[in-house]
Amino acid sequence: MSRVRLKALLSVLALTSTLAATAQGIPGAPAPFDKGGVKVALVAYLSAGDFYQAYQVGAQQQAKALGIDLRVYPGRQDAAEQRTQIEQAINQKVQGIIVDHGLPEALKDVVQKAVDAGIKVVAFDVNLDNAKVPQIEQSDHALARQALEQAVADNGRSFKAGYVYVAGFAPLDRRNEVWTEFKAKNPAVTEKVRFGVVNATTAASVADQAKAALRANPDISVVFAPYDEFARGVKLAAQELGISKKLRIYSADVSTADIQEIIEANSPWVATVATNPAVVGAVSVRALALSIAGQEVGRRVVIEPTVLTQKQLRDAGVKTVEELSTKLPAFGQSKAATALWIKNAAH
Ligand code: SR1
Repeated sequence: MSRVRLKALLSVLALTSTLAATAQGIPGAPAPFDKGGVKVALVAYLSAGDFYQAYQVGAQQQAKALGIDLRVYPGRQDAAEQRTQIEQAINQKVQGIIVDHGLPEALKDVVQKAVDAGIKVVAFDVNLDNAKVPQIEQSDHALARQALEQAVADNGRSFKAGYVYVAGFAPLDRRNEVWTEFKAKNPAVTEKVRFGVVNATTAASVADQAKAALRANPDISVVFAPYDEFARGVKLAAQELGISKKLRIYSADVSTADIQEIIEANSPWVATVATNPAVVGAVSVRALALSIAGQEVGRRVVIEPTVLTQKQLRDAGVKTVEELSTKLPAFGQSKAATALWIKNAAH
């Protein structure tokens, strides 16, 4: 049999076993996964951007491996819409809800309503302040610390910086705590300008802001932009202003498109600190599955990030997230929220 036909046959077999898992459940798994047919909702606040797309792919892969019927509700950066979607999920009698980002004040009461209805809830990157809701995060303090350590390694402890930040998003707020602490410990680092926006076209909007900010502050040599859409915006601005060679951008997150932007000639984006977003999506589904099965999840579920410098990526010839997972196996998986009955999805 040809390799192509063998691959096609294996995919059909894999799909068949997934469908079987949905219909019949997973042998030896705790209820309700032993019977199958578990319905779960993923309600996302942010729908635009590579991170969230990869996160949802990872969540779907893990859901399939667990025989879960996962429905994704795209919040479209709209707090009212995300609330309505949680209400819809409650009305559809799902057994679990993953709340992915969002504005806490718009969500707390509706999430409590879900909890009161016996629905298990986990939250990724939104602090719902609810003892019944485990919080999933990428260790944002470590992420920001590692990015800033790299900035110091490259630029020393004295430089003029630009900073991209929007308050109200849990991961950005945690990263901001580290930036505040870093400036206090490094008085020769000056934050000359701060800007930022999160919307459906974050990179383009940040590029407009960055252009004005960098033009007004030509002595800035470092930009701390701890979200990949922010880094893309600043990079675009630097290219349009013709200052890529004198600027260094330190960011968070990674996607195949980001790797291309980092490794291209003269790119000012010199380092990013990231988890594999597909792994984070899978961990979110596993945490929810444990909770639905009545098993221990813990208050916080943390996925540790890795520093990826432009030099390392270029030297290793890494061009995609898949290649990154092959070269750095720890990047392609996480031990968070695992159990013997859970088959981890591959990414
Ligand atoms: C607007 S919040 C942006 C962050 O959410 C995820 O945690 C990603 O890491 C991204 O940087």
